[in-house]
Amino acid sequence: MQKKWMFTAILAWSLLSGFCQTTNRPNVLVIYTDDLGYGDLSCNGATAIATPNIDRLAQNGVNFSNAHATASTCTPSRYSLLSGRYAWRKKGTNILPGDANLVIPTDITTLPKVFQQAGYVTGVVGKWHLGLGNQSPVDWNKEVTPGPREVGFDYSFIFPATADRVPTIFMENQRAIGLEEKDPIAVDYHKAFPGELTGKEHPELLKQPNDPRQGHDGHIVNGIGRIGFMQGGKRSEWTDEELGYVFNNKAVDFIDQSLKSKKPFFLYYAIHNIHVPRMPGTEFKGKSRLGYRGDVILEMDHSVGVVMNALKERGLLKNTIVIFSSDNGPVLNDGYIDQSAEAAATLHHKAAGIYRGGKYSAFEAGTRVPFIVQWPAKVAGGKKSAALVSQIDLMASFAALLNVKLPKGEFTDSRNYLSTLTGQTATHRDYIVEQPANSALCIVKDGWKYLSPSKGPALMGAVNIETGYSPEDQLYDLNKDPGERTNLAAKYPQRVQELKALLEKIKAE
Ligand code: NG6
Ligand code: CA
Repeated sequence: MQKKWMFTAILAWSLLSGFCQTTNRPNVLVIYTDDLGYGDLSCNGATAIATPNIDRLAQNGVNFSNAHATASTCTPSRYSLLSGRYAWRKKGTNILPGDANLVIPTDITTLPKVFQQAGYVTGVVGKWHLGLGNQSPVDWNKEVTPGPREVGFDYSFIFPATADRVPTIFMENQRAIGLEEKDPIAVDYHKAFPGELTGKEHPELLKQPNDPRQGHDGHIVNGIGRIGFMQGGKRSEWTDEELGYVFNNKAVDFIDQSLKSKKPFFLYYAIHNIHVPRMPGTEFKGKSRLGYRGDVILEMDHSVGVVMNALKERGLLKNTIVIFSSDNGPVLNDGYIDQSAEAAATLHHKAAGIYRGGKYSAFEAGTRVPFIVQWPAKVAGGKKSAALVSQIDLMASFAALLNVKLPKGEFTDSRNYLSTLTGQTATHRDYIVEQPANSALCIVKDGWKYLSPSKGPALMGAVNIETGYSPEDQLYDLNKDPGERTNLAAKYPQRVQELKALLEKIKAE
């Protein structure tokens, strides 16, 4: 009799928990900005600019101060976020030209595929920069595949690479928008098309001058020179000022479509701001005190507000997990002359906060990025966490949350840190590996950071960023010296050896 009672109880419990899982699964929104520094947000100490919408996320969630992208440039960071693997394990995953083929293998588990397996509808809106198709040259005049769909996104509305690279078009579900048959698109990264006007030859046509040391003097669209050359597709090309509006609308449309499908959603909103060319929407021009870089920070914060309001209006705020972060650290002069460096200097704005270096760099500012998690249904607001966390762990953490088993025998670097990411515990990652632009890897463990020796300039002249590259071993005590000023490698050779050995072991995994 007792046995029967127990059986009934277990049955009821499992039915109930199964029910809860299918009805209460949270929506998940990952907002991933481009080149935003740790210190660019007022919730992280910025005083020359206010980011009220992002600050609200921090007030209602957990704000992390030691969270990392895996790399200090875009493509490898995005590769890791979506695949749960370090990009340096795979060749060809550094900053990609706009005509590159897809770099994420289509036969591996990915973050969006984890959500698909759990019954979610998945979407990506914004910047892609992970390559498209598997044939070179890419034919932009038909559906380009494989792409986001094969990586696990049911819906995609993207631009292919970066705003400073051709092709300067939107693609919806892997097809160019607004394309006309009589004006096909062709892209070339080596030579200009006959008759095409380039920034190099026609600087008088540019409304935003490029820095002659940094190229960006190829194809001209909307008065801005780009990297690479393009022909055709005249009616497909975007206007930079509209990028923010278009992507916001598409992000909100996706949320509405998912509501119709009655499935929970996973939306990867890869905001194009604040990458160059910084060309804010008209209403944001001149709105900040920090020049166009400040204006696009305001526009990016506004985008966060738009999607958060959309969640609120639809009653979705409570049970949506929102993660806000950036793909790499800040850069002031990344190819165009827009007075961002001068404006920041005048107002003492420190885009990287207290950290040294920036985008491209092996120093902390390269990968230590803003990272905020909000989930009102489960996570109390106003928390701060100093735990060492990495974007690479989203895949395993969400798999754990959703009871999705990652296939046995499939290697990933992703680990389940759900309780840390939701602010329940301070359990930190055992170590992280950081990848600077020259791929001389760094490792951080227990507050100590080791930087592998490498060739290359200590200062990247044109962008004016300290790289951290040095022919010597470097070791920093990040707890006492977060600004990486005192190299302790000579003082603690044993620790250097240990970290070196650990790095080698991880590389060989
Ligand atoms: C660099 C570009 C820079 C930017 C970056 C990619 C030059 C001289 N500089 O190579 O302007 O496009 O690549 O940025 O070409 S990222 O955020 O997508 O990694
Ligand atoms: Ca970037």
